[in-house]
Amino acid sequence: MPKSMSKLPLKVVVTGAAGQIGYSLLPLLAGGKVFGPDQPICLAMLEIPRALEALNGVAMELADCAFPTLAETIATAKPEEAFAEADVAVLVGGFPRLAGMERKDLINKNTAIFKNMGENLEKYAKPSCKVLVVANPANTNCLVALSCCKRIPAKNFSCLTRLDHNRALAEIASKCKVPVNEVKNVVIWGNHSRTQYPDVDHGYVMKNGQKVTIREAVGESSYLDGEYIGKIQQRGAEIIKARKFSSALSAANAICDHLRTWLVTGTKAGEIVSMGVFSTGEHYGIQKGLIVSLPVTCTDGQYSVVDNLNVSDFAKEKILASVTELLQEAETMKAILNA
Ligand code: NAX
Repeated sequence: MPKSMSKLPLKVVVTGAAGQIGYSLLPLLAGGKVFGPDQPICLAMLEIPRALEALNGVAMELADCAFPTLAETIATAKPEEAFAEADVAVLVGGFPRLAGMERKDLINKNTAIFKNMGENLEKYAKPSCKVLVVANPANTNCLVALSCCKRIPAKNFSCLTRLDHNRALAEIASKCKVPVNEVKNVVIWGNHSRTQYPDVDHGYVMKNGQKVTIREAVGESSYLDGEYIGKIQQRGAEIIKARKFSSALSAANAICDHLRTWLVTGTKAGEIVSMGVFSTGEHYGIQKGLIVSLPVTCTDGQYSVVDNLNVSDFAKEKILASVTELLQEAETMKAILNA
């Protein structure tokens, strides 16, 4: 074996692996996009029994990719097989929001699923396992899993708001006509829902080698405090309208960005990203015990909340609205768990 592939395989679990996001995500994970070209991966794909046949087809396709980094593939409907000794768990599988379904019903269905996910993580995964929840309602699903899994620390749980973060960067890049990698430090606050607040107050654009604040570069407060916010909040719905399916390739890409920044590269000096993380009650007056999208930096596989941002009264009001929604979701899920 070449020295570069002598590392032990990392076990990565993906639930809902036969779904749309799974189909875009699995080749990226198996091919080394997140953990690099010299890290062998054991990819454990979990599905519900009726999706197993489709999952086996996906497993065949992964074999046919002949990825040098894919050491082992497990396709199963048995959580104990999927989660055994897992290093990383990406929880994509959940109950979809059907037409006419209220958010409360969605929470009801998914609380049962994520209670089960938390219990399986508790029983089978490594205590050091890092967990990323994608399935909606992502923040509250993450809170359910965390509440049902005491063996893994709360700091190891996160939910995906990197897609919203990437959308927020892309919209500014398009508005300022600059490449997207020249826009930095937008922040998504709150819930991965329509109440999320995309905040540009701490961001900048590189122009002729100089940092220019986003507010200065865009120069239209009415757009940034109005249309821009709505555009980011509604982007998912806009994609569903056009594609008739929800975002999948951009979601898979954002999952890779989230995992790679958190667990592999860390953030660059001065760079901020958005992650849904456990609120400890120490930051921005947000209550303890929710999963909230916050500005973070990452080093050595750990995130730290950036807690020195100057938040305007306008921003405080928006953040409060989203946190209030999260509190209501948490109440609903607690009532279901205690019933
Ligand atoms: P799909 O419906 O295509 O796939 C979901 C898969 O999960 C299905 O194959 C289903 O069989 C499986 N599943 C259901 N219950 C399961 C369980 N208990 N154990 C294992 N597998 C289970 O949905 P897809 O488009 O892939 O989206 C997946 C989830 O991501 C949805 O909840 C969606 O709302 C959410 N999203 C979250 C985003 C975010 O930024 N946090 C953005 C994209 C996406 O909307």
